[in-house]
Amino acid sequence: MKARTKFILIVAGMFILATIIDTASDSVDIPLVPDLSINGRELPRLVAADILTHDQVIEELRDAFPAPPRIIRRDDNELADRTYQILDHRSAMELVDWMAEFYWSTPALRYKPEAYDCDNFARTFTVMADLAGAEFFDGQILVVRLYVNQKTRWGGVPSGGQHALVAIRTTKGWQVYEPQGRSVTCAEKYPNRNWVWKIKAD
Ligand SMILES: [Ca+2]
Repeated sequence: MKARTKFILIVAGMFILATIIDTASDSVDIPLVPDLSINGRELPRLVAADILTHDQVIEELRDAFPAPPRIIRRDDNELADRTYQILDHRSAMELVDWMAEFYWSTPALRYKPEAYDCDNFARTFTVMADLAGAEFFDGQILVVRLYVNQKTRWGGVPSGGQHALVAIRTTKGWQVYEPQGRSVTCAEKYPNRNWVWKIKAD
């Protein structure tokens, strides 16, 4: 092979190699959480804190909501996972704030009895929390749904009947969040804490 041909092949090889390396480095930019944004604000990336075991979660929920509620997935007192992820409080509140904007800016997510009502608002939040914490592999994000007798008006939802909302375990303990508004309070101050009759945690 002539020296000139060799030179051309080496240069071409280097060019192909550089292109491969460049393409590989591009893949690092794939977002760790799904690329969702609302009004230019990206879905926040949740920050993890400690891990709780299945039994610790059951015990904590019984203390926080002492009715005592049925804590279920398929069977009484049985959760779906063995380990659960507590969230950094500030990070969890960022998600709450983002979700308030998300609900408000999505016309399809207006309250509609049966079709999109309290249980749907609560479920949408838990799904989004899963997505915002998608990079965690050590435990299920500790966001649960509360089913409660709405004895007292709270978070803009009038008293009476059954209601569904959300509880989040952060570094400041259990926080109750009303996804139809933006109210958050600790479990101890939640006025209907003694009327929670079912908790869904999976
Ligand atoms: Ca519904």
